[in-house]
Amino acid sequence: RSDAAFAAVDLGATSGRVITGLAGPDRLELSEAHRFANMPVRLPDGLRWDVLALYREMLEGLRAAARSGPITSVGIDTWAVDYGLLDADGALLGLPFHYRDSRNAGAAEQVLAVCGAQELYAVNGLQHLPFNTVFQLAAHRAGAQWGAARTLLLMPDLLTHWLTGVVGTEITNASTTGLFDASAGCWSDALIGRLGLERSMFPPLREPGDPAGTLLPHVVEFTGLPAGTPVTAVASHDTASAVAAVPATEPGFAYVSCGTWSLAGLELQAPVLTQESRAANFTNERGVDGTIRYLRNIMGMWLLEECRRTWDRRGEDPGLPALLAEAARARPFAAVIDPDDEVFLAPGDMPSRIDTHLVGIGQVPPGSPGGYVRCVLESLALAHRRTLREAAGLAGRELTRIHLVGGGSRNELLCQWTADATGLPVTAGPAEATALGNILVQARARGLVGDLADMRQLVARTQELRHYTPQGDQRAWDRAAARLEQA
Ligand code: LRH
Repeated sequence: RSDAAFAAVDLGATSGRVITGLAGPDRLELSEAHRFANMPVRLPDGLRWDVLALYREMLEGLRAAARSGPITSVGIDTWAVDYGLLDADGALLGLPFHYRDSRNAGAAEQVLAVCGAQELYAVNGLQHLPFNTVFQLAAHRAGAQWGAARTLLLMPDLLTHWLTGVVGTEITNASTTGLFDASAGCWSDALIGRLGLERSMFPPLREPGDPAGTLLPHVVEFTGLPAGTPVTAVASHDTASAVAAVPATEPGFAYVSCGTWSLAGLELQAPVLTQESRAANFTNERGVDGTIRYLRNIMGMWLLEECRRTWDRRGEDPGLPALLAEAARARPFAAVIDPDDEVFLAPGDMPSRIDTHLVGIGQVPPGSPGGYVRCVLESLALAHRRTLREAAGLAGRELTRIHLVGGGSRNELLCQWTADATGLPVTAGPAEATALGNILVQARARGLVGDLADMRQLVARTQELRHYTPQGDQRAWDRAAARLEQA
């Protein structure tokens, strides 16, 4: 038989997992080997990723995966933009910074003073986010470590390097750095030079499916995986893996990959680098097989997660099921926010930031946790609507259906309200789209599944999906959207 088992390491901003997947022409089954929290740590000089803890948990997960049966290969994906710097000996220079760290304030201006926003977008096609790698590097350069830095490795590539000793940059994630040429599909030597960075810091690119070395002997010994087990480059940007596993069976679909962030957009064959696209802040990130992920970041479940952390610290978090039940009963459209206001980006007291934002736009803060949850979910549904309609307009596409994948697809209120707000059918799931995309690319590299369309067919055939049709009064959503626009 032609099925094989693969291990997917999938690290999100709040949790990580190692998942084994059995994949073949008619089979795609996941089982979770290990799940762990990803807990960033604030040091005096900033907010850092505890990358050693992540690495150790990943090794534990691989050990658990090895115990479950033979593993054909390992693939790693994580969130985008963040990186570690290696010195000339290959040693990591300090703990990688979290993209939500405040050091980035002001760094974008420094870059834009050298290379204007228009010129930058014409090359990299990237939405402006204050934490794009290119801006983080401007902040990093001012520090003492910079002189010793020789190699930049994005998070999945750093972990791959620790497993195999091999250095490389996977292309879907490279496309989130701001130093990547969206049209040519390679590092932009011109931008790198223009910004005074060393070209030699940026390793050769690899495509999803390319080999990324084999496990080092001490990794073999620790995990119990066989000597020679390969690591395969997958679509190492988690969003790229998720989009690869969208269970769309017809072209022209729209997607929302919803976790800590909501990434809402379309898959295109070529980047859109127009002025209008830049003004609307759409990104052209790279997907599997040279596709373009034309999308915009929406603040996502972060708003809810961060509200809950605040309530939890005060011993007031009633738990997600109770919160969602309360939200379902709360008054509709009592308060709606623009989730993408930069005030929501940093960690910290989210309910009081929502209050301040609401007062600023002439609305009344919610009086109860359920009210906040309703506010967040209705506001996200409105942001999904706004973003997808703008994407369709800018790309000259018609919207027919939305695929909502990722952890957020388990949230029935969010799925239903996204359908109601947009007036479009929503297919929800799979929740583990990222791990599925990771495994499918590995399976494809072994010839077990076909092209991107085949991969998606396989997900549609094998995974449980839920369907939502628009209900209720569409005009109420129009009014809420108009109210926000006028604010
Ligand atoms: C989602 C994600 C997103 C990036 C952000 C940093 O996990 O990778 O696509 O913009 O994290």
